Amino acid sequence: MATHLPVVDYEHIRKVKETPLEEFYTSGHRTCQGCESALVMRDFAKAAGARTVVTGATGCMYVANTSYQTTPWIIPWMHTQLGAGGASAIGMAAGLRALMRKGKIQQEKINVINFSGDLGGGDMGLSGVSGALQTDYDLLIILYDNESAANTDIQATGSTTYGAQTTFTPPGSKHRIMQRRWKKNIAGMLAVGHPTCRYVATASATFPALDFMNKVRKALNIGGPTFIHTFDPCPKGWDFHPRYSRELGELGIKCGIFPLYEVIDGQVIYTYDPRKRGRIPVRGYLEKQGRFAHLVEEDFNYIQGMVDKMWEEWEVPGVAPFRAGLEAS
Ligand SMILES: Cc1ncc(C[n+]2csc(CCOP(=O)(O)OP(=O)(O)O)c2C)c(N)n1
Ligand code: SF4
Ligand SMILES: [Mg+2]
Repeated sequence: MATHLPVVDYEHIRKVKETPLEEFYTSGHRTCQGCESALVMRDFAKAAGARTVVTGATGCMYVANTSYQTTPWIIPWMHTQLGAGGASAIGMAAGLRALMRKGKIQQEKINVINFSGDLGGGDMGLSGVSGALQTDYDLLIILYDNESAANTDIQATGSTTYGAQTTFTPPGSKHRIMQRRWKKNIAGMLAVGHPTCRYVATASATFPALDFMNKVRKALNIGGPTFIHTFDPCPKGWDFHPRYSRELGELGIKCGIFPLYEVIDGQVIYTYDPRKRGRIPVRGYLEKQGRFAHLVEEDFNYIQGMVDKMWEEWEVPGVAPFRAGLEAS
């Protein structure tokens, strides 16, 4: 039934020197200084190369990248509605397949990539992303997660870390913690529930170096519908100096609050395993961000406890939160 086109073999990038020099997301954007989501754009475009078409859902990565008569995109790019990332990727892949079948364009592998934010892809558009992962089209969905609706001035989403201050969740004298939800486990949920999807990964644009670009290439090589969830420190929303973006991504991964893994054909591979390398306390990561300035000892302990539980008690740490082996009573 599947009619995948011949795979383009993207090589694994072993050293920074091997990174392609060509840029497909370049100057002409207005993202904040230190914006990791912008690096996600730059990296995936670089890794995917020229034969790529992109759809982008509303959010910072749409608005800041398409100021009137300017754009950083060198490859064809199309805006789509906030919750329509998955549907737009299906439509684009189906359109290309039909044009090739009718002989209107030549048969070749053209990468179809959608990017959606955590609100657009992880909350509002989750059904469309799920639908896309059940098709037989070659498409990659990248969910760039800055843990807020950043474009509309930092509202909490389902991906915002517990305890964070946002414009929806300001700490007050009555309630210190207004963001009381634990972060939604989007990549795990999609990996567990979509057998058609052979590749799901989590990533950071900058840590470990080259990891994200190689994951993009792996997704495109494996083909079919694929998904990558990135962890993007946002100086404006997380309230830190832009010079610390890369460091915060690294700290978030090393303390284990954002697990880094790939699920390939049902096999889980930890691309950075904090259990083997010595998981550092979450406090050092949280204290560097103004959005957590109101937290007190018991809050740090609570968050640490939840992260410990994820790594020590989940059936598949960081991926699937179930515990097996209990008898029905
Ligand atoms: C249907 C709809 N509702 C609300 C909006 C207003 N809006 C535009 S961008 C945005 C935030 C998107 O958040 P996210 O997907 O996380 O992307 P980010 O801005 O953080 O990059 C909102 C609420 C919209 N454009 N469309
Ligand atoms: S608000 Fe955050 S995500 Fe948006 S452009 Fe600025 S740093 Fe990037
Ligand atoms: Mg967001």
